[in-house]
Amino acid sequence: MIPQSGIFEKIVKKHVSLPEVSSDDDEWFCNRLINEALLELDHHGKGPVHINIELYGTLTKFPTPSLPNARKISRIMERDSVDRWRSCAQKLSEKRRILLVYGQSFLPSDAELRALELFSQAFGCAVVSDNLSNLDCINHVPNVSASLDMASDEEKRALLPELVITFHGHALPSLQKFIRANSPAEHWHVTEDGAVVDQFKVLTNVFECSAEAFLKRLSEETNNATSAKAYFAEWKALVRGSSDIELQFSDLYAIKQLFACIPPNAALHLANSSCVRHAQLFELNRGVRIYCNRGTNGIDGSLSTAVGYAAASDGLTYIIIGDLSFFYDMNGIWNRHVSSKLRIMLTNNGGAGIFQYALGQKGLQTLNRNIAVAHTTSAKGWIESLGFKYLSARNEEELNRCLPELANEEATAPILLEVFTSMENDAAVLRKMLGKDGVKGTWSKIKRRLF
Ligand SMILES: Cc1ncc(C[n+]2csc(CCOP(=O)(O)OP(=O)(O)O)c2C)c(N)n1
Repeated sequence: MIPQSGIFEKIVKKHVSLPEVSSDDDEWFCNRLINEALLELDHHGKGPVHINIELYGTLTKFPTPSLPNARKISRIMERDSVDRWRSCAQKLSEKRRILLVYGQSFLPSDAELRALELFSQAFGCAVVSDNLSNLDCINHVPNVSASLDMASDEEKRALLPELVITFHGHALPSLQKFIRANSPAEHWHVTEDGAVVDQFKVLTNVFECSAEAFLKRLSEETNNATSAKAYFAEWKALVRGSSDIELQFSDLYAIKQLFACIPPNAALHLANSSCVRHAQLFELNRGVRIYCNRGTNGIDGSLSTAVGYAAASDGLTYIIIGDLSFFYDMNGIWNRHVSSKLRIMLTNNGGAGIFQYALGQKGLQTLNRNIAVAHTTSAKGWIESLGFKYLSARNEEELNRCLPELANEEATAPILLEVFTSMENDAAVLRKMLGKDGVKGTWSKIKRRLF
């Protein structure tokens, strides 16, 4: 038989090939592919699409009496009719528990923020994000990952949304996991490229427009303005300040202390792995902008990204980076354009701390050698050979003495602060903070102390 997948590639707008369904995931995948293909029929011009259905064996029996209902995904364009937008606004005003998830983004414009505030008030939404969204507006629950990480399953279940609306890039795993586990009835995704991103498996609408256009258009189309704030208030009640929590010396402690010393208007880059997660657990000074080269969560490239950013920026650029990520990308600082305003905090816990946290309690003999790749390398020699100022800290006192130096804008050379901790202790401190150390009620104890 001739291969049929993609056979019409040159004459169709899109082709998809459906695998035979043998699990719920296969069924979901086929649903998404069929929706994507059908949506392409009249997307930026009309034309044919090819849906190839893979069949194995010979079909002789057709015992299914009727086809099941399938979830349809629609795409709404900015130029679509007033009636179409109005019916979306009508649908929104019937919902009471709308969760707006702001993913990773550069600074949202003032116009977008204004539109977001009007929208969230008109429809009584809760707006949640983690630090990567750089968001600051009313009805906003900031740092939501930290609160979700510390909440009980029961508390999370009580926040179940009816509709989730997503904007911009990545949301961190805590938020994604929460939405998947407490699956809403519907998900709308707003994206300028109109791509179908069905991350929660309940996508029904894709809005092909900017976040600002979506927010404005729907607020204008509603005359049902609500002052309901109940859902936002439920989320707000979950928020747990973590900046006052006492921590032992660890990578987590170093990040918490650094956050208090980063001046407003500085830029903070985060490498992937533990530091991007830890950095969601604390509040930053207002005006600090956060960046992270998330890519596909690779540990490569974050240092080079920060070096490039610092070279084109007038202000201080910080990066927090783990040791494996640093040594992976160390050539990024072997570069004649390194700004004297670059500040690197290298949390050197002698290996892949994230794996020690995830697997350390399983008693794996080979964990440190083969997975967490334990080592005793220091960045000192490399850093000094490149003309950086090198600082190091092995305890709280040394760390707190070094941190103010990083904020000195007049320094004539870039600075690297290497904070030495141990993977095992870092994992234990994190577990304790999140109440996952087997000690029941850790959060309640902290809460009693704090509030
Ligand atoms: C390019 C690439 N290779 C491998 C991985 C798998 N990986 C994820 S986290 C990690 C270890 C990171 O260790 P480190 O940078 O020291 O951070 P820590 O968690 O210890 O703070 C690795 C190897 C990856 N994400 N990207």
